[in-house]
Amino acid sequence: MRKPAVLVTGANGEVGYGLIRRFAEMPAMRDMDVIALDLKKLAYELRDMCSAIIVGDILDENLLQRLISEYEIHAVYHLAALLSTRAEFSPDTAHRVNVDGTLNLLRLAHEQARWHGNPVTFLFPSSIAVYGLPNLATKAEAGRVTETEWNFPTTMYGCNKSYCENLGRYFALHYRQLAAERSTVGVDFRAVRFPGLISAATMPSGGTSDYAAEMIHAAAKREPYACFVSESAKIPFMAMPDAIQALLDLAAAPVEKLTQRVYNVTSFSLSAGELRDRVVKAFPEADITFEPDLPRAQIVDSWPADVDDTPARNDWGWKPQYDADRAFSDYLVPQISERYRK
Ligand code: AKB
Repeated sequence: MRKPAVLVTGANGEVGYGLIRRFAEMPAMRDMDVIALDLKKLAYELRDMCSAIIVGDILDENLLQRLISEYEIHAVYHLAALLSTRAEFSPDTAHRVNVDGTLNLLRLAHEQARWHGNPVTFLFPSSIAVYGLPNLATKAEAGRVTETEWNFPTTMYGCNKSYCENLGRYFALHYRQLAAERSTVGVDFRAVRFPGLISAATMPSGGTSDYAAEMIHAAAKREPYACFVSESAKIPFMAMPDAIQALLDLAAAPVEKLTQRVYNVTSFSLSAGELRDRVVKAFPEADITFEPDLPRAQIVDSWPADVDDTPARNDWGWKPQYDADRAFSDYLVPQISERYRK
């Protein structure tokens, strides 16, 4: 009998790093194999936490076929993606990875469900990048946007995430709707729209919300930091432990409780200037300046200042543990200081 397995793509990314460490602490995961898939070799400290480590490409259909034959996958955490800034430099590659890659994984999940006869839970990290506010006045007026407002992404990454949200909903509710014999089990697609994520354990790469983490890590390393957005640029953020918990809580929610398949989640909203103030309070010698990179700053300005996550709170009890104060005092500052003290 094959052991049930969880597949994590983009396992070497920031969310993957936090998720695999979290799985290792969960008693419920002891009966599951964790399969880590990434283009790069998995970080050393994660290797003992996985049953299988695959260095490969989600666009490699032979590799995915091999996964289908070798493992009994009951859940997929599809974290692999090119983030917003990197995607702007190679939009075609981003489309292939973010869209064709996701389609490949949805197909794999559907195939697996048909093999073992159980729905495959498919967790997808979408993003506030699906939103597009036309200007700062509208952004200020819009306030906390709901999932159905301002879905006009201005980046390739945002377009990819928006399309894949619909693709996932399609696989969950309508896939093969014209087939004579329609399978009763398939992909149980669930997505969260993450704000900017800030981790103490890893550094971001390729995103446009990265300035927050970069600012804190630079201060702890006693390095000067020139922020590429303006002081007034404001978006929502979340500490990494809350992001991991959001994925796990949504995965565990009874399907009948879900009134939608895509959910806003957030913890706190801060302007870059407010971020700077908190960093300087923790690291008084911090040297932080603002040198906006206009095209990147415009991307951040097109994202909402805050999002309404009421449906997530109502449907599956979403509740962040780290507001801005706790995120800094109990998580970011102590752990990042320790990381660079060594
Ligand atoms: C990015 O900046 O691209 C991501 C995101 C907000 O989805 N961190």
